[in-house]
Amino acid sequence: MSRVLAVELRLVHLELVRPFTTSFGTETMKEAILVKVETDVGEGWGESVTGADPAFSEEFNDDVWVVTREFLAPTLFESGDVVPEGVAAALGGYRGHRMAKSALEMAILDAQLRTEGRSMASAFGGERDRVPVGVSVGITPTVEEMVEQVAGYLAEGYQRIKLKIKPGFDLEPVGAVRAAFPDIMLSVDANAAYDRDDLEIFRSLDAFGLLMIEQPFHHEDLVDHAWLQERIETSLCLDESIRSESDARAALELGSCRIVNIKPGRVGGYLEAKRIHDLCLDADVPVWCGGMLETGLGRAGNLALASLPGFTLPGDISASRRYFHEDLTEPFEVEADGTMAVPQGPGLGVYPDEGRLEARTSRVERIEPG
Ligand code: OSB
Ligand code: MG
Repeated sequence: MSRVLAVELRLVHLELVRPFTTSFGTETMKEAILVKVETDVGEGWGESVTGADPAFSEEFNDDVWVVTREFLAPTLFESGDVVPEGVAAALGGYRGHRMAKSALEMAILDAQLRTEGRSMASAFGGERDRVPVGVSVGITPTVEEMVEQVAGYLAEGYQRIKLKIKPGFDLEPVGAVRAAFPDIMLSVDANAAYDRDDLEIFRSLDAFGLLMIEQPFHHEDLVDHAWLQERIETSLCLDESIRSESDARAALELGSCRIVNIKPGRVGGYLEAKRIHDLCLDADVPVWCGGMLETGLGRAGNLALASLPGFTLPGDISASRRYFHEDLTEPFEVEADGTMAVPQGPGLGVYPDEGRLEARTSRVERIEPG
């Protein structure tokens, strides 16, 4: 239980080691908002998974900044004593803005667990100290470059490769990677770039023995995903479509997917993420932890979540150097066996390095009561 005394917002920029291209655009820079809460029991850190523009989600960084300053933080100041489990309800009067709410809840959870000396993994009920990890490979200018990148990541030990696809860049690169690596765990992610007219492409993908096809259609089209799942062999996995436990329940009942990608930011926080995990575990539906090119702070929380027993598939949780020249925290590494260690220290178990944090910060605002 703690009182929130101040909220500090911070805009940071980290250059990506290589451009990351998806069906919705190319990013060369990670621009993130970090949230530090100061409470009467200590401070905690959160990270918003929004980007600079509303492409992956309606939310984006400037909007997280405003909604936090104008509505979310003032509401928490007025809430008196809060527990992490009460944050979502306290902010429930504001519609949507799940990524902004998630960052705040994460920071309050971190503050609370640091004072209790408990790790996030143990608080969530995690059962493993290492988790299997994979890598998400962006769309490349040529098919050869994609095959080369995949070879490099496999050499580093990653257990699963996910290829980004888009119309015009699908069967050929997937076929080339499958031909070069016949036995690897391989999946694709379309980021909502297709529709029902593309059925033949998905029927053809069946030939490649993919682990899953992630988010082929628009995020609002649960019924269309169920339609597609009935017509192909490969399991569908939903990402953008699942914004809450309720969405997950609808998707499972409709048969819109057989696998769920859980991203805490997308669903409003780690606690809702755990509820989706519990639902899927009950229903025997495998889940895995997605990624949003997070800094080490978000990665630490994602590793804790991924230590839960239902996370049976490798997550999009890659080594710091797959993303950045220099992370904000101590670098995360992937072991040769394709696993990553789950942080065991109190709270997130990691801190941003002061010097690197200052060097990467372009804007700070401290929000206080009154
Ligand atoms: O769709 O999973 C996605 C990154 C940004 C936005 C959306 C997605 C991704 C990734 C990267 O695939 C996963 C990672 O953080 O390694
Ligand atoms: Mg995705």
